[in-house]
Amino acid sequence: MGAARKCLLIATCLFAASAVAAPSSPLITNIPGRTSISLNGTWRAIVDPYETGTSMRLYENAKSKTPRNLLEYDFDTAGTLNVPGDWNSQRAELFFYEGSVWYRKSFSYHKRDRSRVFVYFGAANYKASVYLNAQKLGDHEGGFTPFDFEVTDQIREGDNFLVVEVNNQRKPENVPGPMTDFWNYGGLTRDVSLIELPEIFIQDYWVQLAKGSLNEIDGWVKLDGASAPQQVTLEIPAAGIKQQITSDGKGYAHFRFTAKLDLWSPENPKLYQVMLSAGGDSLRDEIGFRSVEARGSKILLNGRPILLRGISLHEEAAFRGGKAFSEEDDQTLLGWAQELGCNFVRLVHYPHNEKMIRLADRLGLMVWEEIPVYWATAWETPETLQNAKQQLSDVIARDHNRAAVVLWSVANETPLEPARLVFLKSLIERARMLDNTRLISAALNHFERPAPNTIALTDPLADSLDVVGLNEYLGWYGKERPEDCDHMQWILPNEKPLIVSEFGGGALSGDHGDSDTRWTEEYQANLYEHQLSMLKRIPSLAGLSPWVLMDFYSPRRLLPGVQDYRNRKGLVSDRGERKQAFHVLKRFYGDMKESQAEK
Ligand code: GCB
Repeated sequence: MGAARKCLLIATCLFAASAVAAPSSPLITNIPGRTSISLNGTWRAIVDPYETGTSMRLYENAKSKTPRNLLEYDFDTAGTLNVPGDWNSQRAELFFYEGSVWYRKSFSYHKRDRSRVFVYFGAANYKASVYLNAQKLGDHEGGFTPFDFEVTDQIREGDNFLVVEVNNQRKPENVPGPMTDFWNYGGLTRDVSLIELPEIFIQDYWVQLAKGSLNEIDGWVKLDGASAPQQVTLEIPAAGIKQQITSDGKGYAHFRFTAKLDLWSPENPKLYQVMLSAGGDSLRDEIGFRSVEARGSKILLNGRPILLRGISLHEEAAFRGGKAFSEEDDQTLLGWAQELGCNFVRLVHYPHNEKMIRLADRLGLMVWEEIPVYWATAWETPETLQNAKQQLSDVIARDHNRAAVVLWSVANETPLEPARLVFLKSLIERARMLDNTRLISAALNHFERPAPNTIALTDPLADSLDVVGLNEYLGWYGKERPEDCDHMQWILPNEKPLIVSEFGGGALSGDHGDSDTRWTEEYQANLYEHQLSMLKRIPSLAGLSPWVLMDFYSPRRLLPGVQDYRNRKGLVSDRGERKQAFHVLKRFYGDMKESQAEK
């Protein structure tokens, strides 16, 4: 059985298994390629700190019929919030708010013959309960992955209203757990839309190079609503490809064929127009083709060793603050990464919006995507594992056709506990089953000091990874000074590629002094100098993504006048000012690029 076919069958079984418990409809992929009606814009919003909304039936969106009538809410006179957008950055009184907000959108809809309609959410942090015309559609948990509900039978000709309760309370069993070093932005943080589809439609597809091949496409198409075999057509006109396959009775079609392709790479981010049609549905996508593998301590792109010159970044908007959600927001962040000389970005600590990944595809930036399994997690709670698996499956489904994505990361800095290994190994297994073509990693931070000036990475999870992610803060946390990096030796699993997924230190932009004074740009720049010359000495170094591109909000950063609830380890301030360390890393990447080109 072909690898892609196997992945498809496994994906199907997983879906079937989760369909019982899964509240939402099958996840529709490639939303930009569909017929959609945007529900973005101004929504009415009622803040509900004591969560009385359900018992007061806010989802009914009622109006008092007589002056005697007692009704203790009214969406029509409530304030508004913009969607997409977090609530924290939209109203000063909601900056620290964690709880429920009820959103309502009224809209007019005109039904079209035979068309199926879905309501699609790019993301809602953290839990969403969705109602259309007072009828509950379902719940969704997890703040950074998309979900949809079919509303063909609920949507009405003419006036409709959608009510969504979004709750961002932190809980130990959530993913992420209650303690993070990033802001808990609540709300309908990404696009909301209605998607119109025919009776039989293409729900998902995989069009990628076969594992280990540079000239063979191996993939599948999954139809929804098909009870009899259908003809599926796949075309890639610029490569002279037209394939016709027949789906099986369940709506699956598998294909494998050779193709002569101009491969995607950071230097040549070539994307092909791919057209798919079946059962009255048709769509287009832009897909790049490349291979990625780990061999010994090297990462190979299209069969050739490549060094990943990266930077870590949060999905936070420059200048205005709050969640980044627009192409313009994403362009600013990825533009800075390019200015640094990066060919790689680590998108932390949760799946970023789909536009970001598509932009990386076009810009030629390789991407590390991760799910928010972060710090303390309820390893022994089956629902937590199920939730993490669902988030992983959904981000893989959303982005599995993006050439830019080269790595899936399953966890960041998780504490060593026996149940943790079982939990994380089961995520790794899930990722490999769903996508056998990309590399699996996790950011680790368990060390031992076997001798003076020697640090050993001692996390048993490393054995299960393709690429070891290492977070270390020498010269910032702990007793060492940045200069101590000069004689530090690392003991690492040297049969595997290493990505130093974090190092860094804080600096307040415009704060100057000597390189021994915390929070000055000089301290941070000096730290980068010493860190980079230490990391250069590590033979298995395959990439790095220092911490972090831009200053970002964090409730744990309390120092007044310096932090003011911001993590200041950015190379760029949130107002776009490049700190000195920005130029240190930029120079390093310039040299690294040149020396790689010489090889
Ligand atoms: C880390 C975490 C990251 C933090 C960073 C810091 O190790 O992975 O989320 O923000 O350190 O600044 O301490």
